[in-house]
Amino acid sequence: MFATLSVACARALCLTLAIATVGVSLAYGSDADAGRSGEQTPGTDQIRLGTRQVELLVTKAPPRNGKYRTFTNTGSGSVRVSVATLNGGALTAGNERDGRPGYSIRTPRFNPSTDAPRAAVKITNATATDVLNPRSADFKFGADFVVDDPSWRTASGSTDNGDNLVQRGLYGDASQYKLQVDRDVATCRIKGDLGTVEVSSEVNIQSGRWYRVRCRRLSRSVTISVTSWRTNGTRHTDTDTRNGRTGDMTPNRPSWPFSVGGKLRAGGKVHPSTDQFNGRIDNVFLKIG
Ligand SMILES: [Ca+2]
Ligand SMILES: [Ca+2]
Repeated sequence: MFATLSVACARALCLTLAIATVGVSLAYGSDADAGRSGEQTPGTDQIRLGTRQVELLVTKAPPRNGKYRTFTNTGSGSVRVSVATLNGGALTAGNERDGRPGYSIRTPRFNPSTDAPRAAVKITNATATDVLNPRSADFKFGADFVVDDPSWRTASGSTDNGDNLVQRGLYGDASQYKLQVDRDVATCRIKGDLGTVEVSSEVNIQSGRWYRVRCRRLSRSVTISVTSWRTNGTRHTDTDTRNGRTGDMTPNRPSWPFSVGGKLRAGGKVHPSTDQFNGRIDNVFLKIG
C-alpha cells in the first residue's frame, strides 16, 4: 500500500500527511486517478488545483502514556496534525482490521454526560495555503472504521446523539464536508456556495464490524461507497449517488480544521456538542483533484 502511494505521489503533487506516530492512510483504488495535471486552468468552473492528499495510516503505537499526541501524514499536503481533547479524553491505540499488524485509532467510549471525555484528531494548514479547501475541484475523503454499541442516544439530556467520522466545518457554516455514521447509517454531506447535497448509504452499519467508507464530490453529484469484508476475505462495495451542485468549498476562515472522530470549532477546540465517534478509525484520507 505504501509503495502504491509512493508511485501516485511521484506522478502528481501529492499531499502526504505523515502523522509522526499515527499514520492515517488513504488507500483504495483511488490511486488510479491520481495522475491528474496540476495546472491551473482559469476561466472554467472546475478549477484544477492539482492532486493533493492528506493521509493518516495508523501504523505505530502511541509514544507515551498510551495516548496519541500526533500522527504522521503520508500525504503531500503541508499540514499540522495534533489531538484535541476535552474533559480528559484521549485517543489510544486499537487493533487493525482482521488482526493484521498495525494500529488504528481508538476513540473514547460512549458517554452521554455533559462532562464526558472527548477527543478528535485535528488537522490544520501548516502554511498560508489552504490545502484542505477543494474549492470547485473534485475531491474525496473517507476512512476505515468500527463503531461501538452503544455509540449514541437521542434521549433528552444526552450530549452524544451521533458519530462524526471526518469533517471540515459545521452544519450551519458557509462550507462543510462531512462523513458521519449516525444511527447505523453512513452519510456524506457536502455544502458549498451553490448548495448542499447529502447522500446516505443503504448499507445497515453493524457495530463491531470493519467498514471502509468514502465520499466523492464531483461537479454535479456526491457519491458514498461503503465496503465491507466477508469472512473469506473478499470485499463488497455498495455505492449510492445523489445529483446536485455544491460549488466552491471555501470556508469563511482558512483556519478551519479537518477533524477525525468528532466536531471541532473553527479555532480547533473540541465542540461541546461533539458527536463523538465511539470506536476505531484507520486509513483516513482527503484527496483533492
Ligand atoms: Ca493502521
Ligand atoms: Ca457517538
